Amino acid sequence: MNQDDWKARLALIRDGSLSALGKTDAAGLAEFETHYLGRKGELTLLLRDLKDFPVEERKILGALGNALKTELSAALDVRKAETGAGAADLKKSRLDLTLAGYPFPQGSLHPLTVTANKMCDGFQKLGFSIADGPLIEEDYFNFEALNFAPDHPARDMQDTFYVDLKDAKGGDLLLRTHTSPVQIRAMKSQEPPLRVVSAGRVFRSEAVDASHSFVFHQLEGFYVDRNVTMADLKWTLEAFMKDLFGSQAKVSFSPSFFPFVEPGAQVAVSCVFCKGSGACPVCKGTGWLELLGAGVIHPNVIKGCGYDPEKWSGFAFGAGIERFAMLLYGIRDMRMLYENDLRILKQIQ
Ligand code: FA5
Repeated sequence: MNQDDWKARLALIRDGSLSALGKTDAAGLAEFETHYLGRKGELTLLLRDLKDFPVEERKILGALGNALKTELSAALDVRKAETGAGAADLKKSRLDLTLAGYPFPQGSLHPLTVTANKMCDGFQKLGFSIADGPLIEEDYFNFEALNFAPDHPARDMQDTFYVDLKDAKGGDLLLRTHTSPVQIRAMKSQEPPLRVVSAGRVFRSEAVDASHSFVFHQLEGFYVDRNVTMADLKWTLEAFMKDLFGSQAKVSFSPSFFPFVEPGAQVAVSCVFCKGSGACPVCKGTGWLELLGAGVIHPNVIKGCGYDPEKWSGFAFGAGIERFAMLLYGIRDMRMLYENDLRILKQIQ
């Protein structure tokens, strides 16, 4: 076949196909498409013959052939629309675009994250900002700057995992045992007044039981300003507990020792389950649930951070987030929060 024969053949296909298309109904359009444009269709085969032509001719003829292909495809689409063949195709494929999508399993936040967020939200409403601190901490920030002398027995209160490395000054590095080091880091890097909360993971070498773990979470809060007293601490914690547990919640303080506060206190909230009415397995009938340690920041700590303790005072508290999650979701065993059994996690959203 020479160039002219090829062009004549193309013209024949064009005339034949376009006139046939006008007479083809919806049912015949698929066959029409196969006949001209399919893998072994007339136009496809004619285009395939181009391989025997010299390159220059192939370019010119190829452009003509492809133009017809485009023209024919467009005309076919128009004819499909005219005859309703598109809708027929849709029926054949049984694709119902109105159906809902396949179920897509949705993740959700872990109850401990939800609890930490709720607690942070509560303090943000009271004007606290959020800070963070490292999990691998220097002995200085975790103990020394918090008024724990190197060999003081108070260190035994927090059994510690040491890391086999030293900090830049040769001091010990350890997994932080509480969130209180964030107090020091914030005070050393900012000017008072300061109102900060910080939530995160802490580590202690402790046996695991229903209310203890060796990895758990704390929320630290502290406020440094002029003339801050225990009364400010009491008001703040009461406002926070009422916001979280409802207006009936009461807060009680009993004396306790932490080297970095003076005075120090254990803080309990009235049992949200039994409201103090008696035989309750959660508060063991006492009507109170211990949730956190707190106190007025020790002047040694204030001074060590470079503030004048004659001018500045503050309060601080550290709460176990697991204990709050247990109260909010009615969980009796802390281990349920770590096992990540979806059957349980789904119930405590
Ligand atoms: C502290 O960690 C102090 N840093 C708190 C503090 C901050 C006091 C600021 C004064 C001023 P304590 O060891 O009591 O204190 O821990 C605080 C809370 O963490 C406890 O009330 C409890 O809710 C939780 N907690 C303590 N140990 C564990 C544990 N092993 N597992 C789970 N939660 C724990």
